Amino acid sequence: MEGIRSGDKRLTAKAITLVESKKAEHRIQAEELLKRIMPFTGNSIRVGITGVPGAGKSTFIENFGRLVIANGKKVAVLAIDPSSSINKGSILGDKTRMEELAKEENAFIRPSPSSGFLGGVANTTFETMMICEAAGYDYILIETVGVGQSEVLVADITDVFLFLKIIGGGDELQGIKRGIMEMVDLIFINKVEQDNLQKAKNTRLELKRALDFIPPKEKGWKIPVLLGSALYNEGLDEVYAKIFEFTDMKKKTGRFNEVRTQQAEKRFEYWVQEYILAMMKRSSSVEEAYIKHKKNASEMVSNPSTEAKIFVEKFLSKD
Ligand SMILES: Nc1nc2c(ncn2[C@@H]2O[C@H](COP(=O)(O)OP(=O)(O)O)[C@@H](O)[C@H]2O)c(=O)[nH]1
Ligand SMILES: [Mg+2]
Repeated sequence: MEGIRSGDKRLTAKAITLVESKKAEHRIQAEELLKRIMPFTGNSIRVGITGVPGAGKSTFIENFGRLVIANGKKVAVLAIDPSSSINKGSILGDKTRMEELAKEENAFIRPSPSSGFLGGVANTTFETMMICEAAGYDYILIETVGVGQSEVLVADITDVFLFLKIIGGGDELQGIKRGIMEMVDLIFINKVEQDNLQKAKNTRLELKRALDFIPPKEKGWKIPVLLGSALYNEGLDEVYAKIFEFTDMKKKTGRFNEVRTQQAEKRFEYWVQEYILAMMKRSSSVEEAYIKHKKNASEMVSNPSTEAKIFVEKFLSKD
């Protein structure tokens, strides 16, 4: 643990591998480690970054990360990559794009191609974040692959949710109508360079209009829509300032910790369900029944909710 606290990157990486492991004995060691580092966690600003593939998230993170370092802070970069369980590889694959950031003493980059279903992946990412916090990283940047449920899960473990938008990428696809707008705290229209400045301004206007119809996520916070270029390092300092402003406001109103408390409760509920199921399935008759009822549900013999209820009530007393 001292190694992690002193900022030793090799030991930090080793600790992350431990929490990512699915082996039972590793899990025990991981729990022990997390317990010990607990007092040293929670001191970072956790930033989630979303946007369609190609929006420039990795490019943004690379240059924004360097800006964070230039401000005297340490930055850790993590990635949720749920796709890896499907195609057995990481579609992230762009770690190389962060070459410059990776050279920095005060940066730590960890693509975490995790297998398993999404909920589990997000929980592992949270624990990875705890390790990074204990290692003294002030900013944790989490890149999502802009698909499916991953945004929700990243929003559930971060303090600030940043949406990278590109001009004319198809609003529907970019999440304007997918509920993303209800999760964001900050929007950055990326790839804004001389030739498309006017277009970008129009997009900003449209976005602001759309935002008027969305109930504010945080009272007193009007979602800023910033313009810039991740590649040419333009507008990133504004993002930095807005992140500070937003988290500072939330700290003053108490919302910062309130939201983190709610997030922790959600994770607790998740783990209760996980452990109950895991314990139940230790018995082979329960495991058999589980497979049987799951099959009934999957083959549409009956409603999944009904099957789940029958299964649970078979083994847990109703009173
Ligand atoms: N012109 C321009 N290209 C950019 C900008 N940001 C990213 N790109 C390019 O867009 C492509 C996708 O970027 P990447 O960071 O991998 O996107 P991600 O899939 O969202 O992580 C790469 O070729 C980048 O060089 C930008 O601000 N301006
Ligand atoms: Mg990327």
